Amino acid sequence: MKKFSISKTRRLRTTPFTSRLEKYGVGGYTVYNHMLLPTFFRSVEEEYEHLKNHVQLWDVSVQRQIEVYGPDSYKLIQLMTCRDLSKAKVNKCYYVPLIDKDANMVNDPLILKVEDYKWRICIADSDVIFFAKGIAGSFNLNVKVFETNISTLAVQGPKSEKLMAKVFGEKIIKLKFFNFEYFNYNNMKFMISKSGFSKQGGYEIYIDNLKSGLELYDQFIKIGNEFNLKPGCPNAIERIEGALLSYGNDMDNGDNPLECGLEKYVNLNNDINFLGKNSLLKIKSIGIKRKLMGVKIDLNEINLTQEIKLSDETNNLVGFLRSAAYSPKFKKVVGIAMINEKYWNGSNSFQLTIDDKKISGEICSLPIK
Ligand code: THG
Repeated sequence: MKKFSISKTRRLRTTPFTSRLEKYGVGGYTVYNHMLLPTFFRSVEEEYEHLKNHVQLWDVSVQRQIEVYGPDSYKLIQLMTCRDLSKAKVNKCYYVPLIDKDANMVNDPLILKVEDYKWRICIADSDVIFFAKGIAGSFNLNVKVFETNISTLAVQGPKSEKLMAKVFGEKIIKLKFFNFEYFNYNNMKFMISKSGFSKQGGYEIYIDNLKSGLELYDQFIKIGNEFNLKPGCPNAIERIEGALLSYGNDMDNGDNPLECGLEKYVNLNNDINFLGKNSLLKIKSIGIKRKLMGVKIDLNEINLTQEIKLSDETNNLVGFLRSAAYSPKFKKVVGIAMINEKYWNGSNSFQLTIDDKKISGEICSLPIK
């Protein structure tokens, strides 16, 4: 097959750190929120092992932040999500499903409550800004909605605490999961949360000043050797095993939060007001007929670009495989699939066909253990 590269234009946005990624040998990109997101440097498998044992510096500027500012900011945020945010606190992060009037998933962002009237939605890959502006306009809300210029660096892995303490001081060790605070490095102030798109622990640094961001990046690289720091990026294998969902891959606007296993973030027994409430109440009373589950497949590589049909021995539809990657831990392909109700219980096996070859696999729970 002829090799090609993606032409970069204004629509396909670079990040403030693209020059650094290229200097340190980025191996591939995907596009996320119309922006470049690295997918690997040397190999996804090598970086999976490294992430679980050391510490990585990620450019996750693609987690664009939509700011909702003004007296009606809570009202707008709450209209978009089924998670009760009425008691949300400043300096905390909330993982929330955003849903439309039919209760279908629009996005699954992390929301930061910055001030009483200021919220930032760190979005997954869909255009939340237009959804938010549409609702603000039709409900005549007193808010401003805009995409900020903030870029995010994530420091992820078991050695992240020690590395961060070295740069920002020991008090960062006290920062609790899903809280954020402000920390100084070299007289520059950074908002930092204890969060990130891995299960290995870590921080996210929100950078609103390009120059200080680049200085910080270079400082990490300079002092990181001691902790075996390497540039990295969200790791497909690690996030599938850990059940960190990827909007547009595992689920999209055809799925509701109950089907996506997000019932923890669904609050229907109170008087909060959100767009999808009636639909979600109906869905809950009838019960869902399919849900996201883990799978293990007897393959040693896979390149999934579309969902793949899973069937049982008698060719009945089991579900659809939506994300997959080879796992060095299980020595098989692991994946996330939307599975029909009939196959939820027990250890169900299935078959799929790739390049005219029949392959078998089994259903398991999420996270994959
Ligand atoms: N960090 C920030 N913004 C983001 C992401 C992030 N925006 C895009 C994308 N990731 C949004 N999706 C997720 C998915 C999972 C989590 C965070 C964002 C996550 N989940 C934990 C879990 O499932 O174990 C914790 C959930 C909880 O306790 O509420 O962290 O990564 N800034």
